[in-house]
Amino acid sequence: MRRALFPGSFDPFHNGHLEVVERASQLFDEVVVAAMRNPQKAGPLFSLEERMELVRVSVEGMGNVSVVALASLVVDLARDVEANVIVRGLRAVSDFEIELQMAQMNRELSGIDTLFVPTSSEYSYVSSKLIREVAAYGGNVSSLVPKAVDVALRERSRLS
Ligand code: COD
Repeated sequence: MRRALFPGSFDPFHNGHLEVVERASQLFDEVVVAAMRNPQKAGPLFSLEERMELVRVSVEGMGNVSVVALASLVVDLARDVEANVIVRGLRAVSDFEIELQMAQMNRELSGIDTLFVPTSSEYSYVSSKLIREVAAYGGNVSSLVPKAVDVALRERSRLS
């Protein structure tokens, strides 16, 4: 059984993330998507539970994908869910530097390797940060995020 763990902040989950999940679900028997806390990113827009729920609704229908939320070390979660591999997406060289460091640290801590899924060019400019910014000013991001995320972003910007 090959089980992959795809951890991220997913604040919010967008179509670039979704494509990584779809491709990982074809490569592995099971994929666990984990909404996690990134200590480098303060003050998330959505709580951990909200992010998990938005990921869960977005991947509904993918039979071999499950979703969890946890504030822990990735390697501890990988051990708990018995993942053989950590999956991460890559957009550009700028991603690679930090992703390589994280992959090496995670391998040192646990022996688990990281598989990088390169983004499709249509999503290479998409980031949660820009989506939050555009949505906060009422911009239309509906082509870049799953429906449930679009609704949640509109609601959040209406309330703020
Ligand atoms: N197309 C494809 N992939 C993309 C795109 C896109 N358009 N946008 C982002 N991605 C990729 C990212 O490169 C990343 O691989 C993944 O999707 C998730 O991205 P984010 O931004 O939602 O998540 P991050 O990078 O903030 O997640 C960081 C973690 C939460 C994984 C990290 O902080 C962490 O490991 N936290 C737990 C504590 C821990 O274990 N720390 C030690 C790390 S060595």
